[in-house]
Amino acid sequence: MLKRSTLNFVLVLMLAICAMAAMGRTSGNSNEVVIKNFSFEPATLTVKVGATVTWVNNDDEPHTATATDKRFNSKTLDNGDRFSQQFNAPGVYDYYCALHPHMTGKIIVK
Ligand SMILES: [Cu+2]
Repeated sequence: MLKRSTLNFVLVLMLAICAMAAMGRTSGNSNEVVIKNFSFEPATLTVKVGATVTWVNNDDEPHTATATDKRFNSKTLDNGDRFSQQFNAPGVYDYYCALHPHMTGKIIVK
């Protein structure tokens, strides 16, 4: 038989591990651009050199993340599809949706 105090300790430990896991997930997703309602959110995202940015399409319509100078191109993203691109050089990367060119966004790499 386990003592009640031992059980309480295990319970607190498990809660602490869950909380840390949840925080880790949040910080790990900071370089994410969500596509919804025909816009990129955030429209301007600033990341560090070497960071990987992930776009995820939450619209029912297909979209793309296409660099204005064609340095990257996601191809068509359907609902739930993701696209990741690593940025290894500082600069400003303008992009748009090839299917809806009025949709624009910007990645700033510092
Ligand atoms: Cu689009």
